[in-house]
Amino acid sequence: MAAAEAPLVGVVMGSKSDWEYMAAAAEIMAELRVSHEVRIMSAHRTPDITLDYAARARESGLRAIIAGAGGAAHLAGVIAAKTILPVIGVPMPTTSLNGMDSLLSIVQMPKGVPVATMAIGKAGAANAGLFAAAIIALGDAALAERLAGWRAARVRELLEQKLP
Ligand code: RP5
Repeated sequence: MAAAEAPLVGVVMGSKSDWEYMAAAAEIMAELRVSHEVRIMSAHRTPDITLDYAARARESGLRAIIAGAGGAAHLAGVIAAKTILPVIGVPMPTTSLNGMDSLLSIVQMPKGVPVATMAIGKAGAANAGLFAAAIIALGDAALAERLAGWRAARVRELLEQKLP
């Protein structure tokens, strides 16, 4: 991904502490050369900044937003409330409830304001990156090729696995 390329995907998270997991989304998109930006913002701690980011997202050129948060995880839902861009939610693992709190907070959106909710933690973050890439690939044949190639490589990896 060229540094100067305008970001098509926003990767946002409620705290630096989420980066341990959310980096997986950015890594996948870097591998697939999907231009993206990474930001920390919180539905609760910086609500005005979050609402402003969501409201401007389309005009700023974003095509999808990935939002990771934990606990009372309202980041993805609040962003979805302010934009018609596809919003992909990633529940962060938490110490007290293992991320079940985050999952239920993100997945239980009311009818009319969808959030595509991924699995808890790193796997969900990686899948969010792939899902965003799939959305962008609908209008980008070269990216679609790269995505198909990425999946084919995973098939080869599995077939090469050997048991001890
Ligand atoms: C959420 O609270 C964040 O998304 C994070 O998962 C969790 C804990 O945040 P910190 O207390 O580590 O900043 O808003």
